[in-house]
Amino acid sequence: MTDTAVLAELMTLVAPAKVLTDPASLQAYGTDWTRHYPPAPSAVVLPRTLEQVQAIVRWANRHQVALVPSGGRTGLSGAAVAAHGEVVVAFDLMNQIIGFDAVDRSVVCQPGVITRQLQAFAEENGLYYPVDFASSGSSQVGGNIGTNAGGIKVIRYGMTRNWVAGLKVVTGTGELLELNKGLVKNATGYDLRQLFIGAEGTLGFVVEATLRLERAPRNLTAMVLGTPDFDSIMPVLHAFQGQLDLTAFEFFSDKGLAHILARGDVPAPFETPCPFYALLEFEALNDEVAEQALATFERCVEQGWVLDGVMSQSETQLRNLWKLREYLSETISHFTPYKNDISVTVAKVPAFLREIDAVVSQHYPDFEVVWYGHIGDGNLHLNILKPAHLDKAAFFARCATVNQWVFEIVERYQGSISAEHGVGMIKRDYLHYSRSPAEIACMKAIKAVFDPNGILNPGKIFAPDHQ
Ligand code: 2HG
Ligand code: ZN
Repeated sequence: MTDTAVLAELMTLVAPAKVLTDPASLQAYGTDWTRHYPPAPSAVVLPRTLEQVQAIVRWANRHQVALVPSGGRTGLSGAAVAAHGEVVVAFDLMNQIIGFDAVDRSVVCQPGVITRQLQAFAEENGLYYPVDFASSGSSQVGGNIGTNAGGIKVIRYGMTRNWVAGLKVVTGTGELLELNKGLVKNATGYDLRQLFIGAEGTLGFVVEATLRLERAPRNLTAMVLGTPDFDSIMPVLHAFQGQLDLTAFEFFSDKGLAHILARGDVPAPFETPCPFYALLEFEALNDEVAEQALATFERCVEQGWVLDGVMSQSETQLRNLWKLREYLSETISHFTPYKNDISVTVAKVPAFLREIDAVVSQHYPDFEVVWYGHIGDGNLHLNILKPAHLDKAAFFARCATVNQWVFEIVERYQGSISAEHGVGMIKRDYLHYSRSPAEIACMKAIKAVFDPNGILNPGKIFAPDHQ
């Protein structure tokens, strides 16, 4: 725990009211959506300027205090959890959009800008910020960059990384780096900007970001298609990708759908029960595109890959179809799920899922397993729901045993143990299934360059050396 005199010095760096130590704030700011680790920060500090962030980092170096960056705290890996007396640096007060250039189609954001605020700003200016996910109403730009957030439009627009044109970061020594400065072309050696994207705040804190915007999509149209088995989803993806530029291709199982329908506020897509569902989206730029989509749907039905389907005819229908997929994570969160977020290259998905599913059903015959995810980019979310009679600790212990077999399959398929949720604390012991010892050694060496005293988010991505 950080002692009182040291905290008093911190208070001189920012207005005293912006250092919080009351139990409710420590609880709220010390955790993320994982809720696996009891939060235990010493304090929460809310800087207003990048100079204050520098001062905080220098203070932390002087006193050997660990800092945990905190955005919207919607992460699912424990990367923003302060469980060991750290000081949380929360970016809520650095929440302004401070620049926009219509010619460059770029926007300059402070790290605490909420994703939806950025999306709305882009829309007001006739443009589009395409990285989107269920938590966009509370996630922040700094956290999106720290986790290289992905979501539901990756198949068309890529991850957050694709949209970061420039970054200002404060490193672990308090130095300010201005990286890439919004340039499209810049062939001047190592692109340090990329190192900070997805680094989970372990190399530096993002204090400003220049993000690119896109032209807004026109007449987005969604289809939900029911398939007789999982293996039919991939030929459906190929069939549609051959005809249309998809903006999304998601899937979910009948179990997932049952949970959504049980909420009572989302209409069923159609009556025919199907074991799996694909949700795809495209821009219906003209009638021809919509006709092509319908013709492809008919071909999929003839081939026996699709049993039933529906296409949105209005904004409301589009939104309702998306709810079937977007509400899943929140809806099943009440069952304390054990989550896996794994990926392989798209071509390997069917064989990969079959093997994982076999292991999971063999070892968890009594648990409900809910599959969904961004199948168009090879990312599967595997959620195992806690039966009511088991307590949380016993449930997670059983899941951890099976993890090893799941990750051995991931390794064999050269996949990732964390496709988009990050490593944080939850996946750090499994990192070696996706990254070689040589790679991990390089990662640690990079950490030592930017954060020689181990001040920034220690214990995330890999265990600190002294543990
Ligand atoms: C999603 O795709 C999120 O809905 C959450 O990445 C995934 O709940 C999950 O496992
Ligand atoms: Zn996801």
